[in-house]
Amino acid sequence: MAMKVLLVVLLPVVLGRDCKFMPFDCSDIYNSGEKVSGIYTIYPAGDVPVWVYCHMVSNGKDEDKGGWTVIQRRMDGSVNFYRPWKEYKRGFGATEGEYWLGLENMYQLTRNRNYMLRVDMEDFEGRKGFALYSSFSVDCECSGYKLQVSGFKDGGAGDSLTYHNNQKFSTFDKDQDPYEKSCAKHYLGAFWYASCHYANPNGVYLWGEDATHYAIGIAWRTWKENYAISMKSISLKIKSIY
Ligand SMILES: [Ca+2]
Repeated sequence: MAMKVLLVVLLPVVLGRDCKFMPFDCSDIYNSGEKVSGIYTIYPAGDVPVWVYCHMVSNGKDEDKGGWTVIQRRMDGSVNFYRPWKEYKRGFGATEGEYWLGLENMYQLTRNRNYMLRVDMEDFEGRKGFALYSSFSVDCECSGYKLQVSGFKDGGAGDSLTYHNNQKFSTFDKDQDPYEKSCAKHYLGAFWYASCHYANPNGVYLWGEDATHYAIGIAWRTWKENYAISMKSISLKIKSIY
């Protein structure tokens, strides 16, 4: 009798899993044979679908092969990134353009698999650079979505992220940084601020160089050594390591 009940309960679950491809991240999609970059659905937390941009381009090197899950992207200033905690928690923006995947999704992804992180950026003169980190994860909300990042490898942009390692995430309505005031309010973004930043990828889209307000743009300190220079584009993408 007990076995019968168990079967009735479990059968739809087992069958449902068998019938539907539910990729956990873009690596699963890449490994299933999809090699075209674009918008896909992933399931980082059970049955809840999450739309995401998958970067599938490969140029031969191991770390550059496809299957990258884009967790943050700026490219044209079309989306306002000065948003409150609840938005940074759940995610916002347009998957085909500028967006933030959401801290809870990042936590769900990185608690289950080991990830590396690649940050790509381009300035308004067309120069490109990147930074690679062999390990990236985001802790639970109960730890303030603390950032864990390590294993820097230079792609010309230098290391502006290790400074933010082990910091909690802060928004203008939730100050969790060690600075006496609010970094998010001072630098008009939201990030794993310390006191306060070397990188401000969620700062104001400034269309180039603008020193009117100090360090509020999309800065990457180790590349530009000038907080007035804001990127034309920047993206943070993660890939699971097997
Ligand atoms: Ca503070």
